[in-house]
Amino acid sequence: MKETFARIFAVVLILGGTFTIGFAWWFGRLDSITLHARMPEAGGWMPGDLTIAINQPLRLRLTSDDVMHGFAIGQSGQPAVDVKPGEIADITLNFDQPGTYTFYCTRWCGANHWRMRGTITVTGDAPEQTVTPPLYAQLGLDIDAPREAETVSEEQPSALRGRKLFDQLSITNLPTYLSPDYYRSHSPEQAWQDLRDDPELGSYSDQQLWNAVAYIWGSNTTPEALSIARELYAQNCAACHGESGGGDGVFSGEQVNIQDEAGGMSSGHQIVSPADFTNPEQILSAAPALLQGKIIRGGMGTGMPMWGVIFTEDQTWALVSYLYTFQFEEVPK
Ligand code: HEC
Ligand SMILES: [Cu+2]
Repeated sequence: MKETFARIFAVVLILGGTFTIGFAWWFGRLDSITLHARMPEAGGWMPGDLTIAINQPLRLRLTSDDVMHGFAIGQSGQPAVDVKPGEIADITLNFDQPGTYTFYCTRWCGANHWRMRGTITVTGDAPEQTVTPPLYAQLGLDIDAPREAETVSEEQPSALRGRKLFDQLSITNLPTYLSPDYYRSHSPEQAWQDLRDDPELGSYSDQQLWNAVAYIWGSNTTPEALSIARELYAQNCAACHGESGGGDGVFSGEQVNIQDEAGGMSSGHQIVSPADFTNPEQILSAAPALLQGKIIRGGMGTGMPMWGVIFTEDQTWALVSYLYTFQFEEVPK
């Protein structure tokens, strides 16, 4: 994943009405590209792949041929630009790093909305860059292996009660359990097992140890990260995974089009149902690194989009910590 973000200077000029479209047409003729937005079924972005040299301004005239869409560039942090039918939004982008950037639609324009993506290839000499593989690959996790937690908690684990427990503890391994490395590489079930096997915790009940696990998870995120993730989730995930994580979003039962090998669309495939984040067997068996891997890479044809090109690394970790809140009571601050 790209760690260095190109600075993208977007100058947005939104023009409405017939007269201004004429003006924009004239004004935009100099080296500009008209980028048409259409629902994915009707072709998506046209053109879908753009190329520009490094430090060369890319002038785009965005317009929609059907409904309202949105235009944004993945990992850039730039606000999205509305793309309205019959109007032109004139934007100028500047890339000071070579590479491939993904642009995408930010408005739920239909069941295939999230397939509305395109690329901008920025050519030029790239400085020597060391690419760090995602954590799941570093840890050698097989993110496609079937999994199911064998041990789950009887009641919803409470991070608050877990904190009370940890506050009075002085066990040798406490710093390890609370470290970010431990959290990211262990599933809640594995963490629970480690606590259960810890002789210094022998006198605590199974439920108390589940509360401790919830506390480890809660202490590895922040209210700020969770609120960013809540927004990202509502905007990008809830339509499939459901507002409250149950896998029952409005598009969960839709017949969607699966992109075939050649990149064309074949319609009528039934997708795998979206993961249910409220199911303890499913989520308590997954380490943060595994869930992050799935978010970055996507489901490879199952209907789970690939988000690595869209979100920053911090955003993917925030989303991961948010997904566990469908299991654990959050730590109130
Ligand atoms: C178009 C529907 C759709 C959207 C939108 C979507 N997902 Fe998914 N997601 C799925 C499907 C289907 C699966 C199950 C198949 C699979 O795991 O490959 C899945 C699986 C997952 C998994 C794997 C869970 C597990 O237990 O292995 C994670 C994590 C996930 N999604 C997170 C997200 C996040 C975060 C977002 C928003 C940024 C998101 N998804 C948006 C359809 C969707
Ligand atoms: Cu769209």
